[in-house]
Amino acid sequence: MKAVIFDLDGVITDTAEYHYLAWKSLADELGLPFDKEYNEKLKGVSRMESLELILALGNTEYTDEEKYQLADQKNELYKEMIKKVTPADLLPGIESLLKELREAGILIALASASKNAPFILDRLEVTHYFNHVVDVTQIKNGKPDPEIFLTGAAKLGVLPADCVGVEDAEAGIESIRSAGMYAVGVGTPAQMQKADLIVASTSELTLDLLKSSHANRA
Ligand code: XGP
Ligand code: MG
Repeated sequence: MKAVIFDLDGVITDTAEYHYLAWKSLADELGLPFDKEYNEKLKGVSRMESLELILALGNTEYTDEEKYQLADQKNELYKEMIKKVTPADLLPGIESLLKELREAGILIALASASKNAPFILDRLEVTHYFNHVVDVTQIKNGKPDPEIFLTGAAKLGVLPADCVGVEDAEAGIESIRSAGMYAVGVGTPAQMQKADLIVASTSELTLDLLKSSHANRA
């Protein structure tokens, strides 16, 4: 294991919940039956694709301009919520894992579908741990396509087989696996069915666990 490539929302911090609340508020306004279960499909998916998934719950047609306006409305609400993010919002064990990885000389990258990711890393005061943050505006194919994780590995100069990817979303696990990396899923076995290794909480993620699981992979 030469590098670990992290997802952000739901792995580094619990902003996945804020995305849900912001999308929920938009869906309520549009009278669409959006719930937590359906929200699983939006995890790891870009803003416009997430909006399309929500609009598919109804049968109203919107123009592109209206869609951009709706996506903006959600993003403004989301940005209001993340203004309050502080280092105390790092998920359990994440900062000590980042420290351990750096000390062991393992490279670290971020592969998030969110355009808000650099702002959140700054709010959490962890940007300095990352050797590379993938610029999602340059990614053509979102998760589950492997492009974002492959770009992370290429920017770090590491072979995909020497990388571990950490995700909380089904689309993300698929992206890691099709990139040819070892996939660690944070969540329940039902949500993380395709992961190589599943942990219920980020507090279980340690250098030792990642290294030995990667070394013993099938
Ligand atoms: P951005 C976000 C999406 O809006 C959200 O639906 C996804 O769950 C999230 O990315 C995945 O990390 O993208 O609107 O913050 O750019
Ligand atoms: Mg996520």
